Amino acid sequence: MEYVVASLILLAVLVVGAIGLVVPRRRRRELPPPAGPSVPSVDELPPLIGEPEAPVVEEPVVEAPARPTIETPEPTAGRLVRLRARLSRSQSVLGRGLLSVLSRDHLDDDAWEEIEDSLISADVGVEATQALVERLKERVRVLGTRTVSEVRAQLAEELTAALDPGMDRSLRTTPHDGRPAVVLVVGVNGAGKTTTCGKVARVLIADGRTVLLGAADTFRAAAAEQLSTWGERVGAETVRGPEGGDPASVAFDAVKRGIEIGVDTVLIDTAGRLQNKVGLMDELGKVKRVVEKHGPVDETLLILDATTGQNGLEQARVFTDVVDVTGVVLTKLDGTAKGGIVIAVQNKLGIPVKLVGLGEGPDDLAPFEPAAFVEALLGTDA
Ligand SMILES: Nc1nc2c(ncn2[C@@H]2O[C@H](COP(=O)(O)OP(=O)(O)O)[C@@H](O)[C@H]2O)c(=O)[nH]1
Ligand SMILES: [Mg+2]
Repeated sequence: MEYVVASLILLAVLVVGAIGLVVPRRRRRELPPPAGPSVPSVDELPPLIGEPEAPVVEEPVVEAPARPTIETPEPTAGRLVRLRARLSRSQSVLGRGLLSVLSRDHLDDDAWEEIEDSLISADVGVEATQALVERLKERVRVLGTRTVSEVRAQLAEELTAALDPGMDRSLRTTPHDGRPAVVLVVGVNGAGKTTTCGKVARVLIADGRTVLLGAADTFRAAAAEQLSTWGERVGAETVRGPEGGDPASVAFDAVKRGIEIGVDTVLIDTAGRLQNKVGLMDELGKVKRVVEKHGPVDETLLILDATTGQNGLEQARVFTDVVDVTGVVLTKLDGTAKGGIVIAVQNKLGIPVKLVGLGEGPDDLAPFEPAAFVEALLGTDA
């Protein structure tokens, strides 16, 4: 009898133990995968110093809610430094090209002309280049600068000065007067508006803000879909309208909803068909006016594709004529050797470049910092 009781107790202990071992593993397997795999391009990024570690799965596991995994975007500090290698194409023109000329024993007229050519072919713009080279020549003459590193430092200073480092590049995204800040995103088709809306939403959320997206590009259903996908990844709501619906009413509804749910910032994506300039401008003007029934638009970001160079500048004017652009976002700087366009844009438009797009990845958008940007353009190996 005692033997039977003992074996039963032993059996019970074994069964409970076995369940204890198996159940948590099963549960763990039911967890949604961590954020990583849905962002393949992040894997291609160079290793990051201080990159957040993969999320740690905590136990015990509560019943997993049936909603998509919310990602934690990367903090914005130091992004330009992390992404500096993406400027390698521009770097080879401006950095290596210029520095090899500057390292000559004697900077004669031919050398200065080569320097001008490099800057112009990097899209710095003729006027800005001439002014910059004149100043540099003068400094080299007056100061008798001769070592490469000295000339390089002076070139960096002049390039930075040409970017007007005193300009206010902060985004006006803080709520005020009991309303969310409203950011309007404009630009031609394919410039990167929707992508930038998504990236900016991530930047704000990384900084602890709440965001609502407005899909006022009602021209294609895919555009609203693309925007809400960006939103879902970071848990931001997207207000959409019917395909072919009135963009202004979607924008109006987005701000209304943003006020209702009390978000910090409403980001409004717009359409950018340029086939019909008058139509586009009428539409944009209307979006702006209708949104302003709730209160002023705080920030109007013009998205410019850096690879379109001087053409992009011409297009930019069309927008600056209609809406009061408060900041420029230069996208696709990773795909061009003409990083000098940043200087031309600021010089010609007189509007600060506030952000730069350096890739298609979700966190490949950096706050624009003139000195750090120039350092990245010139490369570190002087
Ligand atoms: N390489 C690169 N591609 C970008 C960047 N920004 C946007 N793109 C790509 O440009 C294309 C058009 O972007 P989209 O946001 O749809 O442009 P939209 O028509 O202005 O809304 C997409 O394939 C984006 O992934 C960038 O900074 N670098
Ligand atoms: Mg779009």
